[in-house]
Amino acid sequence: METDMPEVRRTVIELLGQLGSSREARQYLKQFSRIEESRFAVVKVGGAVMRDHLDEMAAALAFLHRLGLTPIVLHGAGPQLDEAMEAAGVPIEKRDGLRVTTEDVMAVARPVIYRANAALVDALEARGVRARGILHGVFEAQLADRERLGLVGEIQRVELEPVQTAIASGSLPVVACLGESPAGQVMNINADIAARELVWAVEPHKVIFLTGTGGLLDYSGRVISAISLRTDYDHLLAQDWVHSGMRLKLQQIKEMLDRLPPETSVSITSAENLTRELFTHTGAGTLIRR
Ligand code: X2W
Repeated sequence: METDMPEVRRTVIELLGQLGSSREARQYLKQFSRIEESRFAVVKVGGAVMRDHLDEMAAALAFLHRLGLTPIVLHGAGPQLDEAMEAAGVPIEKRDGLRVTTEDVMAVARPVIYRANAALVDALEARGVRARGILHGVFEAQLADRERLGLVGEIQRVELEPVQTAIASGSLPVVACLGESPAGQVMNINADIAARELVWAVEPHKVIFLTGTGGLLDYSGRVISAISLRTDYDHLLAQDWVHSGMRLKLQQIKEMLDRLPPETSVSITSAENLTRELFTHTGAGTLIRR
């Protein structure tokens, strides 16, 4: 990637100013810049963040890009799909956190996911970041369970070529949560599951989930600052306040980390706190380790 040195220097100074702790931030920056460009981070952006904090999120991602870092972005569009289905009078049904995707649901879902992708690309470009929307060609899938879930895909293979081509041309890849069969059947994939598969394929240094809540919340609604899955996982899943979306997310994260090198960590944070979470020891969000 071509780096504009004065721009990077200005951004680093801005980073240090924002965090008020130069040594920590420099240490992290040094660590991140040693990593191969396409393996810095996979950032999963939930639909709620895209709807409510699009500009903040674009700003946070653009900031990383100005530092010379290239996160691979994968997004969902869950709340947008709920709204569009309600407006179209298509009933919403979920099973184990997955949307039952009939042909009617798919007809509503595809354009909504395309629009969400375009909105994110536009927001990044408005911040001066070249971004490339990738709608198809990454997740090869087959139907998970046609009778029970309709057109929900189970990922068979991840093709990183479109992602790598985007990075090689200096663009930030923005991947949608759609899969296709080799015959071209398009399928709906839960974005947290797509994130897990993408992470396995990329093996990034950092995995980041940007959510509206800014972290995993405890029973009183406060962000849990760190979780070690080895000691906390069973206890957490046994709590009745861990609802189905959070349960699915935790399960995906556990499966994800079980197959990655032990130093890989997952952060769940908000767009606003992303920089603090990445560049400070104390962080701002939930840090999950194996
Ligand atoms: C999800 C895809 C979108 C998604 C759905 O239809 O809601 C399945 O459940 P968030 O915003 O990240 O939740 N697909 C099969 O996961 O978006």
